[in-house]
Amino acid sequence: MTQASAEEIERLAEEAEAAIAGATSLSELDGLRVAYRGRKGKLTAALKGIGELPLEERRAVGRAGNEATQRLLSALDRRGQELEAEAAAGRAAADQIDVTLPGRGVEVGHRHPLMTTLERVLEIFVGMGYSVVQGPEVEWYALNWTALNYPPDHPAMDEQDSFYVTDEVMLRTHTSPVQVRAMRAMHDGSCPVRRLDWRCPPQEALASCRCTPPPTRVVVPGRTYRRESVTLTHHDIFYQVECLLVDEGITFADLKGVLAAFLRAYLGPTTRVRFRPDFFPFTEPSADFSVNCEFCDARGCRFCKESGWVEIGGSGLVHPNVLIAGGYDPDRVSGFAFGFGVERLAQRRYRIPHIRTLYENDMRFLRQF
Ligand code: FA5
Repeated sequence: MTQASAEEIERLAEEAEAAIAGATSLSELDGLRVAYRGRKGKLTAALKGIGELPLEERRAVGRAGNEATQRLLSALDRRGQELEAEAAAGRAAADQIDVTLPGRGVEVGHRHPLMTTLERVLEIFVGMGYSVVQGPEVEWYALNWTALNYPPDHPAMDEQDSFYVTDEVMLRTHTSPVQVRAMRAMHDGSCPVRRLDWRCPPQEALASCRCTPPPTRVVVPGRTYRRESVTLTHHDIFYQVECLLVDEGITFADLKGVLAAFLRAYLGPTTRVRFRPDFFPFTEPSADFSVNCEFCDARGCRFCKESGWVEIGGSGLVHPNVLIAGGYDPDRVSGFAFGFGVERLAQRRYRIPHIRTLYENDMRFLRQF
C-alpha cells in the first residue's frame, strides 16, 4: 500500500465533514467516528505508513493528518451537540401539557340527602340538650306494643301493619319502643329495673324500682318497617326520629315549644306549624303535627292531599302506663314525646315529590344535593 498524500488526506477530511454534517442520529454519528478514526478507520489507515516517508513529505503529510484529525473531531463534537439539543427539544415537546384541554375530573362522593337531613335534625336536638340514643330494629312485640299501652288486639295496631319474625319478635314499626328502653336506662346500676326482662308486665318495672331515676331527655333516630304500599309519602322502610322528655312538671306547652322550635330551626323561621287532636295509646292527650306545604304554597296539591298541610309526625304527653313501664312514678313526673318521619321532612325541605327517589340511588337525583 502506498502512503496517502497530503491532498488525499485533506479530501478525506472534507468527505468526513460532509458525512458528519448529514448524520441524523447520535448512533449514526458514532458509526462515522469509527469509520474514520477507529482502529480500521479511513483516516487511521491513511496515516499508517507515514513513518517511512522522507522527512519533507513526512512533515507535509503529518501536518495534513493533524489538521484532518482536528477537523474531524470538531465536526463530530459540533454535530453531536446539535443532535443532543434536537433530541432534548423533542422530549420537551412530547412532555408539554396542553393547558387548554378539559381536565379529567375526580368525582367526590357526598352524603345521601337522607343522612344529611338526619345529621342536621340530630344537631338541632343536641343543641337543645338532648342525648342521641338508639334501639334495635328487630324488637320485642312487648316493647313495640304492650309496654306502649296497646291493649291486646287493639285496632290501633292495624294502622301500623307489621313484619313479624316470631310471635314475640318483629321489625319495629316505630321508634317509640326506645322510649321505654331509654327510661329504664336512666335507673342506677343497683336498681332491678336495669335487669328486668323487657317482656315483663309494665307494673313490675315501677314496683321493682329501688332508685329515683333522673330526667330522661333523649332523641332517637332509626329505621322502621311497615307493611305498606309505596305512595308519594309512604314507604315500607323509613326513618323516624323520636324525642322524649321526662321530668317534673312537663306540660303540653313544653311539647309545643320544643317541637315548633325544632321545626322552625330545620325548615326555616317562617314555617307554620299546626297541631290537631289525634290518638296514640302511649300518649294522652295526643296530637299530630303538620307544617305548611311548600309545593303549592299551601293552596292544595297532590303532595299535601289538597289540604295545604303536610303531616310530619305524632306527639303527646307520655301516658302514665308508659312512664310506669319505664320505671317512673307518674305521680312524680310527667313527660312529652313526639315522633316523625325523616323522609317526610327531607321531602318537605328539598321539595322531593316522591319518597321513592330517596331509595332508588339514581345518580342524576343524588348529584343535586
Ligand atoms: C307513630 O309512628 C308514633 N310512634 C309517633 C309518636 C311518637 C306519637 C311519640 C306520639 C308520641 P305515625 O304512625 O303517625 O306515628 O307515624 C309518624 C310519622 O312517621 C308520620 O307522620 C310520617 O311522617 C312518618 N311515617 C309513617 N308511616 C310512614 C311510611 N310508611 N313511610 C314514610 N313515613 C312514614
